[in-house]
Amino acid sequence: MVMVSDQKQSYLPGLYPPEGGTWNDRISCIETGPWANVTVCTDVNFKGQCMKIGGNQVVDLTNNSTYNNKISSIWKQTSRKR
Ligand SMILES: [Ca+2]
Repeated sequence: MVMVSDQKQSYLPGLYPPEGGTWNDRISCIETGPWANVTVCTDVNFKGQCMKIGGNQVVDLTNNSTYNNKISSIWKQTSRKR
């Protein structure tokens, strides 16, 4: 699991999971907290195909040929103050 704090992760090739490798093109499922809006893109620097995900969602990308194992950048924004 990759935890994204309030920031842009424009370059997943530089973000390393504990088991090795990088997160680039390895994300198949996205869970968002209640206040989070997340934009994911298939290329680094928020290029390629992009998708917005609202708060409190679990999105399974396993059967999504556009995004499954293709995400290379993530932008999380908080929608409201707690
Ligand atoms: Ca990619």
